[in-house]
Order: sequence, then C-alpha cells, then structure tokens
Amino acid sequence: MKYYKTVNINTSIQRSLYGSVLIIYTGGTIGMDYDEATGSLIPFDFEKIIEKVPELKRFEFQLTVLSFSKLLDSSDIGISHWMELTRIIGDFYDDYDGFVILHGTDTMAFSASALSFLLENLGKPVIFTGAQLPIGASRTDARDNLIAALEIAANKKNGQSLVPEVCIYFDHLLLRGNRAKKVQNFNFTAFESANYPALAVAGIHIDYNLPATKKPEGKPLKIHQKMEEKVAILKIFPGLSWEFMESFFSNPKLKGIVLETFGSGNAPTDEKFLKIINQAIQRGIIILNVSQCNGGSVTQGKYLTSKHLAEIGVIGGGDMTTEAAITKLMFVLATKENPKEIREILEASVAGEIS
Ligand code: ASN
Repeated sequence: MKYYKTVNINTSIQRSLYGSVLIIYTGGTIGMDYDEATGSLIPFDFEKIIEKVPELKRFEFQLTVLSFSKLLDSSDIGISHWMELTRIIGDFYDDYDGFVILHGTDTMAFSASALSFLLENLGKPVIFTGAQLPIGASRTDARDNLIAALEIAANKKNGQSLVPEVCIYFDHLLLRGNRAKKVQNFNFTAFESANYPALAVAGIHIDYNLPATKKPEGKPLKIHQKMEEKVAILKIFPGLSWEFMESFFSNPKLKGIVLETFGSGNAPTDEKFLKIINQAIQRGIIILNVSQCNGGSVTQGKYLTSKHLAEIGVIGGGDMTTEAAITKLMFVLATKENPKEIREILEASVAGEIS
C-alpha cells in the first residue's frame, strides 16, 4: 500500500517510455533556498525543482518527486528514516527504473551503507546525492550533482540498469555507497572511496567502470526492516582511560562495538585494556575492528599489537569504512543470533563493502 504523495515533474516525456526515476527528498543543504523576505536559508519546495533546474525539461524520462513530510538536516537521520527509505523503495520498486535520494552530506555515507544492507538483491540504481552549497546559491554544486545522479539512475543498457547498487554521486564521482566517506566540508570534493575504485566518472561523457560494478542477481528485491540500536563505536586514542572504557563496555544492554583502531588494526597491549575487551566478548558482545586510516585494511596478527585482539575473539573488519561497519553490525545483530554465523557474515562481503 502506497501512502506517499508524489508529484510528477514536467520533463519532455510524461510517461515512462524512456525510463523513469523517483526522487526522494529527505532534506540537507541541497534543498535550501534564500527566503526573499528574510534572506535566510529555508528548505525549498522540491516539487518546484524545474524552476531552479530548467535543464530538467529536456530530460527524456519521467521524473517524480516524493518529499519527506519533515525535511531533515542529515545529523537528525536515524534508523526510522532508513526504514522509511527502504519502505518507499520497496513500495515503488516496480514503478521506476531508478531512485535518487537527496540527502544531507554529513551522514550520507551512513545512510548509503545502511540501505546497501537493507535492500537485498537490489537490481536497480539507488543514488544518493546532495550538495555543499544550497540549490539557491549562485555557484551551487546542487544542479550538477542532481542532473548527473538522475542520468545515472535512468541509464540502462539492453533494458538493464548499469549500476544496480546503492551509490553516492558527488562532484563527478559515482562511488559505491558502503565504500564512501565524507572527507571534506570546505570544498566540493566531499566524498572519497579510498579502498574501492569509482563506479563512474562524469566528464563530457559518463565513463562507467562496469567491471567494478555489481551485477544484478535477478532475484526479487527483499527489504529488511530491522536494525539493532544497542551498538556503539569506540575510537581508541593514546591516553584512553581504562576506567572510562570499562564503564562503557560494561553497559548490560550493549550488543556490539565497532572498535576504531590504529593503522592496520593495532591497539594497546596493556593487560587492563585486553581484559576489558575479553570480558565483554565473554558476555557475548560482538567487537568489530576497523582502522582509523581511510585507506588500507585491518590485518589482525600483522603486529603483536593486533595479534592479542584476534586471540581473544575480536573480529577483523578488513578494509570496511566505519560507516559500513557500524551499519552492518546493526543489520547483522538484528537478523542473526548465532555468534559463529554473525562472525562469518561480518568477515564476508554482503553488499560489496569489504574486499
Ligand atoms: N548539514 C548538512 C546536512 O548534512 C550538510 C550538507 O548537506 N552539505 O544535512
């Protein structure tokens, strides 16, 4: 049952003869415009997007907009919004060739990672995009990002979507969503994917990297509607107090922790540190080790400082980003109970998030 209000945009094609894209507008800087009366930034009515981006009139596919009833700065995004996005895509999956999600940049990599796990057997593009400058600003990056994201979402070859994945398109780069990270808040190159190549680069043409792109599995889409919220991230640092760490780790409700470690997965060798981790693991808490470095991988055992972690049962997160690791942990803990199975899934690639 579809409870959402959608509005069609006046492009040159009104029916989906050449393709169709559903734009889901959640908020973020992209949708801001200057209020004529006050001069301050307020959310723009995206149903009037054609006034801001008249180029859309020339698009030869059907465009429809669905706006969240409450527009969000992406700092306010949470599990319920990921569920809503997943539900919308599930409800409209058969009606559109692709989906573009307009989202604030700050937590976009978390949302893209979450959806990559929640949308199992995805066979159509789900492209997140946003902007560093509001759509109402003269030098905005919103227009370019939006137009290219729409084109990518609609592009097909022999009736098949070119990128049947959850992606982030930003500043000429199409990145796998669960490999991307926000690395800039000052210039337009906001996202990077240090451990996986771009799936496309937009220049005069959009140059697709099809060998690096997921192939559709031809199975029906399965949407998941559960995520475990009793998880946390601990970024270790030299000087971390064992006392604070112990009170954090001994919370009886805690089910899983992403441990952000140094270099290739290294952590202190202090007995107290290892004891706190060991006791948590004995209580059934899942601990997933990812690196504080953007590029490279966790290799537990390479140095003595990570060998101990492996020995007490910490799970190596390979080259996963923290964003992918925490959302994967939330997903896996909500769907599985057997610790052996949880470990196997966390160590393997579910949606292309780990090499
Ligand atoms: N604070 C904004 C957000 O994430 C930043 C942006 O979209 N550029 O919603």
